[in-house]
Amino acid sequence: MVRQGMNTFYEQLKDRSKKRVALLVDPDGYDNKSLEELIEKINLYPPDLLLVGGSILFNPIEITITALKLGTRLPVFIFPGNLYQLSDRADGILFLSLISGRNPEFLIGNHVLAAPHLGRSGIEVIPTGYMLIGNGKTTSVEYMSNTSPIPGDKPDIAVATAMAGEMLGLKSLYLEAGSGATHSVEPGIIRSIRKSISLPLAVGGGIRSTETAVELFNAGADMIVVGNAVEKDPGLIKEFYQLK
Ligand code: 1GP
Repeated sequence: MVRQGMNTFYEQLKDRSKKRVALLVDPDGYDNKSLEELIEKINLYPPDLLLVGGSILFNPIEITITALKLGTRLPVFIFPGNLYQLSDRADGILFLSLISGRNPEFLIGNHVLAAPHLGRSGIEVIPTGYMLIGNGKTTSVEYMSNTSPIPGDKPDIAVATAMAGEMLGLKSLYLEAGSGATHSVEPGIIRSIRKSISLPLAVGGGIRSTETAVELFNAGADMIVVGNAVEKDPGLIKEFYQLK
């Protein structure tokens, strides 16, 4: 059975009066020592959510998930790049449907394969419309999923896609500029989408400073996701914590 209702992370996320910060931990981005140091920082300046995953992984996701579960009290969710990244040890999963693309495997195919496993594991499942927004550089998601992003200068397509996601019953949206993107998603696109839907809106990719985070929050993001920037400078965790 899929976990829903009280005491789920989604219950918190639905409360859009609070701005949230998620930290994306890439299992390939940390060794034992740097992960231990990261956990110390997380406990001092806790984000709201820990995401674990990536487009392609060389290290086993279970080791990172287990370390974060043992070392922190935060919800640990899978941010899956593919089916090899399922794990019963996580608290939940952003069940991503890549609605910006037209590859059936990433819209529904992988989900069918994952469903029995997720049903058995009982972890929380948050159905999430994942929208890749282009910014001029080919991203790992684009290449690995064999899909095109929504052009960054076509807010009307982004808005219609977000509306369709909400009408289809998805429970949250994630606007993705791509890991390590030179620019985060444009605030203008976030603003247009925010006006058209009421779902919780996460925004990630290329967020390197609290200034950018504030801009994205002001445009209507409910949660920002930071990965690379903290990997390079774990001290940033404190700065993002102070935003909340
Ligand atoms: C990538 O949105 C996440 O899928 C985070 O991106 O690593 O650029 O922060 P960054």
